[in-house]
Amino acid sequence: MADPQQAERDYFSNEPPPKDLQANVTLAREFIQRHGDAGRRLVLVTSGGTTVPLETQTVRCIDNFSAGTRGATSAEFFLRQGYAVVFLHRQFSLLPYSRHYSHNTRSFLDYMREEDGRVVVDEQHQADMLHVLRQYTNVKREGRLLILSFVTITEYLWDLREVAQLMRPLGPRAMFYLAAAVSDFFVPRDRMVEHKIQSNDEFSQAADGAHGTGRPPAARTEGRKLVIDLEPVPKFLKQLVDGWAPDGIIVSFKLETDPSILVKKARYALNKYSHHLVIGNLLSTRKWEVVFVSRLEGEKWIRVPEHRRTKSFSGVPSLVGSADASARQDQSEPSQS
Ligand code: PAZ
Repeated sequence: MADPQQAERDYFSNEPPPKDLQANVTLAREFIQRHGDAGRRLVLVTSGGTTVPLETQTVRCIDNFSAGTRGATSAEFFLRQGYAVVFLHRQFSLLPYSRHYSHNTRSFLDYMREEDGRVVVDEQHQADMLHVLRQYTNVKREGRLLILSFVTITEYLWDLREVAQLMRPLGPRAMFYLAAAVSDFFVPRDRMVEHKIQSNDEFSQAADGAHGTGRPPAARTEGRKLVIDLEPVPKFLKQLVDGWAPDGIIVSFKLETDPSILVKKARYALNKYSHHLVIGNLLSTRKWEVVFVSRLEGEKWIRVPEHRRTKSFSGVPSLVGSADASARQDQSEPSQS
C-alpha cells in the first residue's frame, strides 16, 4: 500500500494550489488566532460537492452530488452553540442563514413587495425572516463566521490542508466536520488536456503523451467515444487525523445509496482512520435519518419522527446530524410552507 505521506507529497507537488489560497490562508490565520485567543471552540465545516475538471481550461467536469444543505444547516447549529465556524463550501452552494431564502423554487424577491417606493418584507414572512436576520446579525457582529469557497477537488484539498494546519495548535478545541461530498477519483494535472475535448476526430488533441508523460490523457475521445480514465484521490482523512490536526475532534460523513453497506462502510472508515465519529446517511433518506458510528457509543440511529418530515420547507432538511436536531428545530427553524 502507498505510503500516505508520500502520496500527500506527490499530490501537492503535482496539483497546483488555487489562486486564492494565500488570501484564504491570511483570512483563516487571523480568524483562528482571534478566536483561539478568546478561548473559543472552532469548527471547520466543509460543505457541497467537489468537481473534477476534465480540461485545464475547463468546459466539462464531473461533479459530486450535494446541495450543501447539511453543511449550511449544521454551521448554523454550531454558531448557536457558541462556536466560531470556518465554512469551507462549494462556490454557490447553500450558505448558513441565506439558505432559508435561496436555492428555492421561489425567488427571494417573492418574499418582498414595494410600498411607498421602499422594499418591505411581506407580513407573513416578517417573523421568520426577523428570526433568521437576528441570528445572522449577531454572528456577523461577533465575527464568528468565516466563509471560504472551493470548486474543484484540488482546491478543496489545498484549503482543507492549510486550514487544518492553522487549527492544529488549538488541539481538541478544534473540530473538523467534513460534510462535503468529496470525489474519490480525479484527473491528475499531468494527464489533463489543455483545451475543450472535441467530439470530432479532426479537431482532437494528441491522444497520447499528455504533458510529455507518454501516458494518454485521462479524458479523451477515441473514435466518437469519450473515454475517461480517472485515478484515485489519496485518502486525506488519514493525513488529517495523523498529521494535519492530530489532536482535533474529527467527524466525517459517509454517503451511500445501498442500505446494506452503509453501517459496514461507516465502521470500516472509523477503524481505518481512528477518528472520533462517522455519520452515515443514505441519499434517499438523508433529510430525516442518519446513523452515528463511534467507538464510544457504537451505532446510533437518529430519526426525525414521521409526522415532522413533511414540515420542513423545500430545500431545508429536518435533520442536520445532531442528536436533538428535531427538538431544536422546533425553536429555531422558520416555519415556511
Ligand atoms: O448537501 P446535502 O445536504 O444535499 O447532502 C449532504 C451529504 C449527503 C453530502 C452529506 O451528509 C455527506 O454524506 N457527505 C459525505 C459524502 C461522502 O461520502 O463523500
